[in-house]
Amino acid sequence: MTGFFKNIPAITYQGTSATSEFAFRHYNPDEMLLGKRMEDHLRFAVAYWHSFAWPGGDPFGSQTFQRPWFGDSMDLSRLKADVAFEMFDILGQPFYCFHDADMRPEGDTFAESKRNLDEMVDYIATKQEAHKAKLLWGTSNLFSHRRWMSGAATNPDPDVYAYAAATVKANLDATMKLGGQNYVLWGGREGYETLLNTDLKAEREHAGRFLQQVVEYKYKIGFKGAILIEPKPQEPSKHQYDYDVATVYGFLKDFGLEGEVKTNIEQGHAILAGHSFEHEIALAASLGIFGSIDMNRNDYQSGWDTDQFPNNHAEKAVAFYEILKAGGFTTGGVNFDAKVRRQSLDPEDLILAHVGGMDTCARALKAAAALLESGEMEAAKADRYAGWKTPAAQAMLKGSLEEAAARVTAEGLEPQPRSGRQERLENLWNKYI
Ligand code: XLS
Ligand code: NI
Ligand code: NI
Repeated sequence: MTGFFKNIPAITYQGTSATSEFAFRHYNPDEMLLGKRMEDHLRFAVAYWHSFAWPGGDPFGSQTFQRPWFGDSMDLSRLKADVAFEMFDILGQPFYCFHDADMRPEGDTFAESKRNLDEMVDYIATKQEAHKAKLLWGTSNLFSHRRWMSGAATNPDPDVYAYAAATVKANLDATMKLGGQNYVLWGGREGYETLLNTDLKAEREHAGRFLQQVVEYKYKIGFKGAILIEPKPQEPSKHQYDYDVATVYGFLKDFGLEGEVKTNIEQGHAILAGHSFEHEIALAASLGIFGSIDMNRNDYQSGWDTDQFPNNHAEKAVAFYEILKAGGFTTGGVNFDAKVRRQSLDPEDLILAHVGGMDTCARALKAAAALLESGEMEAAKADRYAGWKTPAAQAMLKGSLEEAAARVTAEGLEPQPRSGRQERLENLWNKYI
């Protein structure tokens, strides 16, 4: 034991009358909902980067956290992994996610970085054997180091494309070795700052070819997990090529990858794109590209990706409703892509942030499951679209524009508007929340 979380007990479900802060009030892993354990619905994951690698900086100040594992050596990386798995145990986390740069020190050369990664992967593999937490997804950090400043696969310099290929290959290998269920690509710098220096067409084509190569390699090595793209409209790039779910779908279609690659949808990114989280989930599900979620919340006034822990179950319930309707997660899960605020210095803050986030999601899931089970919302929706069940309406979709038009005179159609009943449906929601 490292002692970092000393005096913090393992968190258990104690119900809403629990008196301790260190308890789940809603997250009860074994509780059955719609025929499935709550833990298997939610598939929670901790993000290695926010909890263990982030130093607490902001644009006006640097490190606020003083963690005993901060530094660049392999020994400190192993200490970091020890603490991480202690936290996963305390929370009963089934999964975690990582970038290469979170878990190993950067070397002076690619070979050295790769050696460090491989050594850490072996170390973490033994930790996985001894602990419950498994790998939900791995990914590459293709945005922090200065070599990525003008992009990775979309860099004007082909040498950087090659470096990105070597990096993703190494991380896909690492993810497979650790039994990861997905591999995520988030294109933080796959975009541009100004058209004055950017060949937008070439960059987008390079990004598409890169993704095809990733999928080809996945089959070559027999990686069984899903490849996921994480949309985000901007930040750090001014314009990002993976703006939102709709943009990603068009991109996948363009490169023949719509059956191969799914999406990892993040709450805060959806807000930055001017959408709601549930819109992005519902759209992805309807297009057959829903994979996983990054759970967090944005400060609605700040306009950037603040990656806070969720604390509003009513807001998340609508998202979980869409997830349940889509049939729930298969390889995906709920990754807390969230960090404590830079003033939240204590080990307790790290644990309780996750406890609150997990309880918020559990409460949201329970409300969503109850509403779905009641069938009330779906019945109201089915009623609204009932007209489309008639043979005449169906025939119209198969026929021509003129045939559809001819119905108006032949049947003397005069459409009668019907209430959309939004407030009644909002009241129905509140009954379950
Ligand atoms: C950043 C992204 C990042 C990805 C993984 O905004 O959310 O954390 O999830 O690279
Ligand atoms: Ni994310
Ligand atoms: Ni993000």
